[in-house]
Amino acid sequence: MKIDVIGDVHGCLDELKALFDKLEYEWKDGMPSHPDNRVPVFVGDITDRGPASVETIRFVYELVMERKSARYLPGNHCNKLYRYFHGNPVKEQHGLETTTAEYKALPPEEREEVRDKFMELMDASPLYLEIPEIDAVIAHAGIRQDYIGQHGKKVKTFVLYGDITGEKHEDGRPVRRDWAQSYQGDKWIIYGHTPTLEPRFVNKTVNIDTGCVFGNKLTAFRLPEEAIVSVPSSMPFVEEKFRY
Ligand SMILES: [Mn+2]
Repeated sequence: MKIDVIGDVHGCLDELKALFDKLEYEWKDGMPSHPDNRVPVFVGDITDRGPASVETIRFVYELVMERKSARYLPGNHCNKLYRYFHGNPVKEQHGLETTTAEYKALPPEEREEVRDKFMELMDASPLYLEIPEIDAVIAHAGIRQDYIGQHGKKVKTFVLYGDITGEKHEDGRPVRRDWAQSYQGDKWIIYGHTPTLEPRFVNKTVNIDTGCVFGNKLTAFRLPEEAIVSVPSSMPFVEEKFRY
């Protein structure tokens, strides 16, 4: 099995399509497929903040649920949108407001279609993905070594939000421990969630959220090749998002 793990898309569908081009996927009926049957794996946070969250939901749904040619894992933004669609009282902020604005602008029957697709996608998706044949674990905000194989509440919080302490920095960002520094496993852990200017390799982990929606780039990590492929973002650059 050969995979292309794709970092946080956040509604940047043009960049996602450009990334598939650069990864040498071929297009049939508007959908990418690779001549070597490579499997794209979305690391979560496909919506919010970017220009085309609704279309990104439709695109990922078709690849994962209809064609069964890609995999998807939820991120914290996906989790919040899911709760919104369930009717839970979530605040429309931190990017969710762009997705809900797109959603509310749709005609009623399309609203239902998009909501059903997203919820079906979420219901069918594992919290994180283990691929033993290529020794890889893919999880939105990463996973602690001793959590691999577990699925409890603590594990869910870690996988969606990272190793948060519950404290906040002065600017409101949550304080996160650098779990990757103490990772000693020999499986690859591939994750996103925290934007960095370049993919961040620490031990056998790599963070591939290169902040496309904040104007930097969209990145894929290929296994078993261990290769990085990126495309530039068309969004305005927001420097303060890269202070990690
Ligand atoms: Mn995230």
